[in-house]
Amino acid sequence: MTQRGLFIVVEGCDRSGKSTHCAKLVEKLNSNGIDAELIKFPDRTTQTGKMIDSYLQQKSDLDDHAIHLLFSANRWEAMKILFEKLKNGKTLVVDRYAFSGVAFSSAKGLDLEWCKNPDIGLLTPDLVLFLDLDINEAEKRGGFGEERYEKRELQIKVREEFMKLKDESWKLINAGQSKEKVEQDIWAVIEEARNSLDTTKSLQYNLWK
Ligand code: DGP
Repeated sequence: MTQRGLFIVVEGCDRSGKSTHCAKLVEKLNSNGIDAELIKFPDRTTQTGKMIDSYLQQKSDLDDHAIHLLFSANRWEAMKILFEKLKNGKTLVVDRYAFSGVAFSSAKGLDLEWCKNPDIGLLTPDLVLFLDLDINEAEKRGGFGEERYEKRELQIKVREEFMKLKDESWKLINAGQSKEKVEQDIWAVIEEARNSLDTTKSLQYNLWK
């Protein structure tokens, strides 16, 4: 029987280095003989993704609840494909997931429990790596750009909301260190997870249940 892959989520505030470290992690997993692939949410290529992209680029406006539901739909529409990949042995490194969904919307003022609802029952990740970076450091990294959420006060609030979602599957990584050190810390967590996680246990559609 094929052993299923690991479902690894990488979360963090904007400018925390997620994209860089997700790409590096996939590369390292593959070079260590672990078949791995990068998945990114939101997936801006689908119909819901195009609406999200337009909203993020501030080309369109939407009610906070409506955009929240679109982000969630963007994840739900990918679930079957993700499930099949994992079941067939592929390890997935997922850049943002439902935790971003809740953290960003609740930071804007929506009720946290309400925000969790549409994502209840998504596939539950094996491991969540949270790249933790001080807001002053984040701002030094080329400054925030033009997208909707790239603002200091909001990012501070987003981090607070993220911390409310932390459970035993979360590992906080100090993202303010050198790239090499962050990479090392991430790899140490992955190695530990590979030894301790039971991948004979099937994947569960039970996030926040
Ligand atoms: P990224 O492509 O990773 O830079 O994400 C784009 C922006 O969208 C970023 O500011 C974080 C935000 N974001 C990501 N996922 C969600 C979500 O599910 N809900 C909300 N409200 N915002 C999200």
